[in-house]
Amino acid sequence: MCNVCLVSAQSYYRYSAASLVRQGLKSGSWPRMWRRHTLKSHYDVIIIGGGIHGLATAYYLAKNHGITNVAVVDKGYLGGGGSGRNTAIVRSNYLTPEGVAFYDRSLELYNTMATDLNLNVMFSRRGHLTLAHTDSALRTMNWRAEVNKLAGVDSSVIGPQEVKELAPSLDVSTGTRYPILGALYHPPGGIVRHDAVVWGYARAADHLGVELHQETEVLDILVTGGEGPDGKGHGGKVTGIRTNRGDISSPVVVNCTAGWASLISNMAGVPLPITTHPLQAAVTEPCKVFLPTVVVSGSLHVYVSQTDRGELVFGASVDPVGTYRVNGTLEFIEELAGHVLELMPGISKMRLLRQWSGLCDMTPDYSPVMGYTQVAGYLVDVGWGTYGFKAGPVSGETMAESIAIGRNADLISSFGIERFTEGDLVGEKGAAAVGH
Ligand code: PYC
Repeated sequence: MCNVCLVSAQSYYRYSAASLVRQGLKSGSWPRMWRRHTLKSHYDVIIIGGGIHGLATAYYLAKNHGITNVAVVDKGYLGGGGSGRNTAIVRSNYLTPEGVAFYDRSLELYNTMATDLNLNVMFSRRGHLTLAHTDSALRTMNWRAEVNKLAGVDSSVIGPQEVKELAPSLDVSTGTRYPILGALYHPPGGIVRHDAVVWGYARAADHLGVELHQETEVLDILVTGGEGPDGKGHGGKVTGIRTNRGDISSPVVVNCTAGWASLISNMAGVPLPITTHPLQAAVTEPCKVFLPTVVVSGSLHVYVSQTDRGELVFGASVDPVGTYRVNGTLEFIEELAGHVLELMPGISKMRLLRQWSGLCDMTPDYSPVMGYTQVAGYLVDVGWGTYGFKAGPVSGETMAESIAIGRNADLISSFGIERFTEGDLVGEKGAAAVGH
């Protein structure tokens, strides 16, 4: 570049920086992502939970079905629960045909999301490796690969040398305590910027007329005509919710919460087969990008990916004891570090920057609970265990469809609450990220 160009480029950047600051200081010149509203006394649909699931449900109700008199209420801020605490991994290499079809539709929606929502959600389709350290793990990987292929999902079992080519920092030598015997390789898997997904759905839903109410805590779900002593439960009909900002009526209330799903559902007289456990995660200081894929090790209870900023993001299995506490523990960090170094001895000098945890609502079969319940007008989109982030778009799409057509959408027909009484479980534990 000639001197003149350099000077003009420099002044261009100075000018841009100055105008950015000026723009930032001007009050009201940048539109808010979403508006504030006074709470109305009635909505056609109330959605409890302002995470990705609740916001996506609201967005698809408005976009696909023209249902816009919708309120999303959240006791905190949008995306402050599981949506802001996950490790942002997406994939569709599940074990059951029902799970594969469902998560694959979610991946499709993630693929076009940046265009659909006009926001860069930083979807990085970088491939996903689930390592096998034992013969029985290899058998499960082969089983998953066959189910995946039948559904048209790109997924196959590869050997240690191919693993090494895809992720050179992994130790694939044979002398280790947990030698890598192979892996399930799923090229369409990857990571997405989770906050951007929240903001994208929130902004788009707001533009379509949906109202987003933060700091609006649900104190009760109003039900009439049920069999329970309080008029709730089986045979009842939902009439609205009680909040810290007053009562709101609605013929449809959707529980899109995570962490507190069973407590909220008890308010409608609909108990859920869920236990709630924390899941801890941690992130390192940033460093030059060296890990090109997502890597999961079930036996070592760890998964890792590297963000565009260069940080390594780690997660593990849920803590063994059910609790609503979300504090981090030293025990987790010690185990995590030990296991990660078995896989990638070369990163022993990296420093962890922070750790956090989120709440996971675990169901007996590791599949979600979705759709209509025994209380008319009360729907659930819950039981998201450790797989809620990747399911957000398809959950929103199918919950919205279910509300619009008055029955569970075909894609979620296997995830209904009645499966627990009918003994028709959808066993997905073999495809959970790590052993629990
Ligand atoms: O199921 O892929 C997964 C996952 C990643 C992190 C937690 N669960």
